[in-house]
Amino acid sequence: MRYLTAGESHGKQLTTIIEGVPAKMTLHRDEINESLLRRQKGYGRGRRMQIETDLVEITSGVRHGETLGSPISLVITNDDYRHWESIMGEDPISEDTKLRRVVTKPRPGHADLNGALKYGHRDMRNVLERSSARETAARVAAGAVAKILLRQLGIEVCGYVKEIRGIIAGEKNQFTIQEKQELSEQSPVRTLDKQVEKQMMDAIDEAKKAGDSIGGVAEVVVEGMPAGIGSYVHYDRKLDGRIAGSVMSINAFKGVEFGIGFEAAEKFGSEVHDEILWNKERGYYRASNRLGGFEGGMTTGMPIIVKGVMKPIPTLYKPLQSVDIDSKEPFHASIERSDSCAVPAAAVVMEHVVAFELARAITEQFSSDHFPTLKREITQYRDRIRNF
Ligand code: EPS
Repeated sequence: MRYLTAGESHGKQLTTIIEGVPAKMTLHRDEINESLLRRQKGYGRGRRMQIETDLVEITSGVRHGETLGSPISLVITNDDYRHWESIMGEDPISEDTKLRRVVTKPRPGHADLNGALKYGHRDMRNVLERSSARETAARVAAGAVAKILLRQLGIEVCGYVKEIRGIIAGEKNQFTIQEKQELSEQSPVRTLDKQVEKQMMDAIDEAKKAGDSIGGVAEVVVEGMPAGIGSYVHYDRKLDGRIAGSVMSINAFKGVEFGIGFEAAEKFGSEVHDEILWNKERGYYRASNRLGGFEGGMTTGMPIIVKGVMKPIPTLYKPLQSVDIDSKEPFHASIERSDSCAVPAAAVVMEHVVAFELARAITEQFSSDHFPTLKREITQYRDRIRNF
């Protein structure tokens, strides 16, 4: 499975094309829309999310509620485009800079300046329209299809917020994954820990009032993955590596950890590795899950636990200094519409990019043309490894 996305933030639409989804899999747009609406929620979002209602149109690859095995195209219309038609339309317009709303002032922390240097754009709108996190809606659409595939194989994925600006949610491992899905959905900041919810919201309010932005940590947990998915034989087949790459590719993400992650640097090996146990019902399992569900680039069969850190969004009402690329004069960026915190939305994005990598690894390892065959093979594989 692979996918491409296309679309500018204030352009007509976002497009996702997914290839390699097995034929004869049940797929309905309502489930994709549920994912899209979850991504739009979250305390700390700016006014743009009041303009958009992200709904998907499936334009290929699905017939009568079932996948065909052909590329699946998903389209999300940008409702805001109607305000941007003259600026974002594809037809040539006059050189009048007012009509074009040319951007010559790069924002520190964004792709603006580096993208302009690389592609030679003197109008940095040509960069920021595509580098915008609006693109994550298209990635969530792809991940929603992956989640539908995983769910039908008994694999559940859930993303939630672990930390917002130093306010850390307590360990809530006693919840089932279904409870985690429900609890995070009920929380405006998508946290499982009711006790810190208000503090997180207050921190967002404070940042907003100060014209600043704040980041945090999202965590994704996956249950139901059998052991041995991924591979140790080559670097680009290591599934934890692929997941790390796709999490790092989410806008504003700066780091990834599996299980205890960077804490491993402070510990002895005997305090880090997970002891192996066996019983008749479960087969092989671990006494702990400090490695977050991976060994040797492959799943261990324990829950996958991965964290990603998101930096504060760089579009600030309290701007940092920068240089105008036309005049070369220093300036303080003018006020732009922005989110003061997008970590709750980013947790949903992360859930979906992780899901896509898992579905990709499964469809590589098992038959991937015909979904009922894939399902049968996974069942047989689970039986085989339980009694191995
Ligand atoms: C974004 C800036 C804001 C966000 C946007 C990402 O958009 P605008 O420039 O239209 O105010 O709302 O996020 C989304 C549109 C979205 O769908 O998540 C940015 O600069 O990255």
